[in-house]
Amino acid sequence: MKTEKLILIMGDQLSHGISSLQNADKSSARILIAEVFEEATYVRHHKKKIAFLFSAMRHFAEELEEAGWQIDYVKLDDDDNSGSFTGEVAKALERHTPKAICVTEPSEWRVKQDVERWGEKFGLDVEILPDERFIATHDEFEKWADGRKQLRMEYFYRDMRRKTDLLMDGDKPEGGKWNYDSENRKPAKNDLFMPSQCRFEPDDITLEVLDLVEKRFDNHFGDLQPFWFGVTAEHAQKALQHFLDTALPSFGDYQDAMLEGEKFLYHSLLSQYINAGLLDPLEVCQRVEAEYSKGRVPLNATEGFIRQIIGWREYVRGIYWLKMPEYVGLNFLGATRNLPDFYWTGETDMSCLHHAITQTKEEAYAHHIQRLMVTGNFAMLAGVDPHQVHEWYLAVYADAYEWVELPNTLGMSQFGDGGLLGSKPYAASGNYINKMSDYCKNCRYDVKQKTGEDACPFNALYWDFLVRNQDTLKGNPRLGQVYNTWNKMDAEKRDTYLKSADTFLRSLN
Ligand code: FAD
Ligand code: DLZ
Ligand code: SF4
Repeated sequence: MKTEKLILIMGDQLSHGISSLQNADKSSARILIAEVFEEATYVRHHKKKIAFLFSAMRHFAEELEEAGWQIDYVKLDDDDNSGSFTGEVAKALERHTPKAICVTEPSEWRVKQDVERWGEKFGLDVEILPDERFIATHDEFEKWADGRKQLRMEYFYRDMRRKTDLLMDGDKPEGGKWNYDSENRKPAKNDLFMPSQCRFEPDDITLEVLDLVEKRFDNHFGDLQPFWFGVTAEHAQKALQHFLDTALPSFGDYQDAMLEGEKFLYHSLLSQYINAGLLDPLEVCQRVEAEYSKGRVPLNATEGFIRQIIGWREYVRGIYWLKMPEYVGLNFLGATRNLPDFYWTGETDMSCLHHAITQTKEEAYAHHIQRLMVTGNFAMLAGVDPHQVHEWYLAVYADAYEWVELPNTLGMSQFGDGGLLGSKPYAASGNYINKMSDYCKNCRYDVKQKTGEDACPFNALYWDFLVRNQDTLKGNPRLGQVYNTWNKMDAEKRDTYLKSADTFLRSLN
């Protein structure tokens, strides 16, 4: 039968219920799924991330074919692979001569711009459908944001609770409070029971992809082996069940904790599956809520987890679409330093950074507090150009797509947007890292020393950052107390802090 509609499904749209498939007719639609060099290299993604997505795309294509869809799958190594979505759509149009193109809205602004040009370029109707896997529509977020002085996640999150009816008791929040974060900040000890991860053996499809990635992306960051990610919706369901069974009950308590020997603690490791479309975010939250209803999981863990997804995840997406394209160029603090080389190697004497970066290299994963308070905090204190920081995060994590990574990095972690996402910079001295982790005990630096060659660099950098940015930050009401402390400090002590920081920063160059 003649092809009526060409449907492009992108690497983070691997959901059987995706809007582009919903009203399509299996006998007359042709599905295009394409591995393209441009997507793998616009930042040089971690090898594991590329392998995960290519394998997941190939498995998804097989599933669609089994379900009766007509698939046109383009592999990266196909002879005439053009290397871009636009090039592959052009070729598919020649092969199938459809009357229209259909696509679910791309998650990244860059790609959406391209797709919006296709109508004119190809002289065809291009139907761009909303991505219904998110809870808030663009319109809803814009309406919520309209006229507000401050766009605080907490208030948006309450609306999402009402909309989804998650953890609601009529129109009141379950347990009487919207947020139980005050119960969620415990450090962890090594003698706690630690859950395992849900690991999967690579099948033939994955092995072929691993071979391809090894050959074609050898110069990208990260270890390809051992590769244990799930690559299908069935795998992702198993990973979810494993998380519910083993880690969720302690998720809240140890959400902010870091331990040298434990890369994952009680985190879910679900973000890469959710972001690629292998798991539905609302379903994940409903399953978590069901565990609470059964009495298996305390409220602080349940609420804390659900907030990350229907609160933070939805909120950062809203901010991204509200503020792009200007957002990516923001640099509120005017930071210009180059990203230190050790972000690519992990070779630094600072134990916290060494561990967070090494595990990123090994697993394409670090949990939120490692990203925010170790690698992010250090980059901000050292005055690294936020655009370089953004490109690093986008490249190195298996769950990274610009819509979610950029607001988290540039906004939350670097204060590059001047406080749209957080009311003050997430700046901290070594004391915070020492409280929340065991990294400091084996560090070449001494977290208790404030200045000098052996002092933890975070300590002097913290004050140096505040002084360097005093003109920009001194009006921030949440920093008033900190600046008072600085101003009351003995002049000689202040000088020693600044000199210590200067010596350290020079050594970075
Ligand atoms: P868990 O700790 O188990 O949390 C549960 C789920 O909540 C996650 O799977 C995720 O879907 C969601 N979630 C939690 N925090 C956030 C958040 N701040 N924003 C959005 N969703 C959240 N998350 C990404 O998915 N992609 C990114 O590229 C990304 N970049 C980040 C960059 C920086 C600088 C920071 C500070 C955070 C970033 N995050 C990003 C958020 C968070 O760190 C990850 O979602 C989380 O570490 C993923 O691991 P997990 O699945 O084990 O999460
Ligand atoms: C991240 C990524 C990579 C590495 N490769 C591909 C690819 O070859 N083909 C594809 O369809 N998607 C890939 N992706 C995910 C896309 O970058 C992501 O879907 C878009 O940025 C969404 O706008
Ligand atoms: Fe990090 Fe400082 Fe602790 Fe070393 S002493 S691990 S640099 S916080």
